[in-house]
Amino acid sequence: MVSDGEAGVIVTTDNSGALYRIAEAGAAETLLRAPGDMALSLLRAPDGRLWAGTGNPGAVVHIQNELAEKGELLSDVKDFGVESRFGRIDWESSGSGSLAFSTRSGNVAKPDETWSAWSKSRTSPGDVESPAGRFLQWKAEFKRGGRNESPRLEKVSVAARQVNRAPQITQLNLGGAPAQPPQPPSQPGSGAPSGRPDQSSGAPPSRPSSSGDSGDGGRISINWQALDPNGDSLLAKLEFRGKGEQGWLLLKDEITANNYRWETQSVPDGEYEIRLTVDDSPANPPDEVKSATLVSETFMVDNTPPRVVPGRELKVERSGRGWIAGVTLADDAGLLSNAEYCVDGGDWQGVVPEDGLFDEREETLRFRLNVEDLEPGGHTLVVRFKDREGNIGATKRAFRVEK
Ligand SMILES: [Ca+2]
Ligand SMILES: [Ca+2]
Ligand SMILES: [Ca+2]
Repeated sequence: MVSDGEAGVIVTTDNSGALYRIAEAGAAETLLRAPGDMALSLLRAPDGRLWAGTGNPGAVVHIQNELAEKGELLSDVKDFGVESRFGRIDWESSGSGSLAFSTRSGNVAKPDETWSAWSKSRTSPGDVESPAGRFLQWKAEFKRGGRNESPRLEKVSVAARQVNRAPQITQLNLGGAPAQPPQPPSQPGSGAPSGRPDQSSGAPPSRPSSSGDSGDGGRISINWQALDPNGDSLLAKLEFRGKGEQGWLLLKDEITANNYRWETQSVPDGEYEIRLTVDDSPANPPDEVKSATLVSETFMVDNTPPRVVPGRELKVERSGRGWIAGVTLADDAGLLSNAEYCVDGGDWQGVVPEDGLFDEREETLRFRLNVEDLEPGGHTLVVRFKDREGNIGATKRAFRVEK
């Protein structure tokens, strides 16, 4: 410990290599820090100069009461949120002397071996030479000017622009139309077979899952979710193709919403796929636009009603005291879903196929007419039927009851 005149006393601690000035008010100020050295003793020479004896390594050093020739200031690590390209580094300073800046960048918060090396330093503002990264750190080297004058750094700024990253499609759903066809009406206590066969059992390809658009046949609503890491606005494009075809046909482009209703009457019945492309063109220059693409599952477009199979038209035959009817139906694209009949404009009554399930493109119906004794004379049986897309077909047969 030595006196520093009116400024207080200068002390050293045993192993930090630091010199502190303690003013009379009791506040300590670090004068010098020399890592690795241990200042063991201090001496104020008669000429006023300050000397220190150090250990590890042992030396006698002269401590000048002036500013160091140069010094360094290391910034905090600056987080730009996402990977960014750096532009200009700029600073404002006062005082005399010079300042030089270098930078380094990386993608983890704490500088490590994955970070770039320090760039070569620059003495005037200009472009940062470190590679793109999420994090940046700068280092300023101060060189003193006059004997006791140092530059003072007032402000530093670094320009950065996010690196454009591709959007991501997180969901693509095809909402079908119509919803599950309504159950055929059946009279309580009627002799017609009851119970609803399981229509969901495996019947690829899937039709679009229903979304409450009942009665809205001929349309498919397409919904999607996409996001962009930069928060860019997105544009979507939809294309379609028949299953097994090569080229894609444009359905609609420059869609800003995230849904679209496709009027499928414009295409033949069959199996299709949809391809969704989203890009961030609204927010980026043309050569930096990024996009993402997703192809839907195969789905069925069916806008044609089932039909009666030629040669197996509706027939009505006497059977004991009653009547038996039969017909074979087919759908060219999808599956049949239900059938019902009525006699002479009476109530509609549900029918299931002979094999018990509507699960094929062709089904044979054979059913006993649930009618009380029919009056002698002419009568009409009507059978109507639906496919799974809700397209309705019908057929009829006139028959006579003899006296
Ligand atoms: Ca983007
Ligand atoms: Ca059909
Ligand atoms: Ca069947």
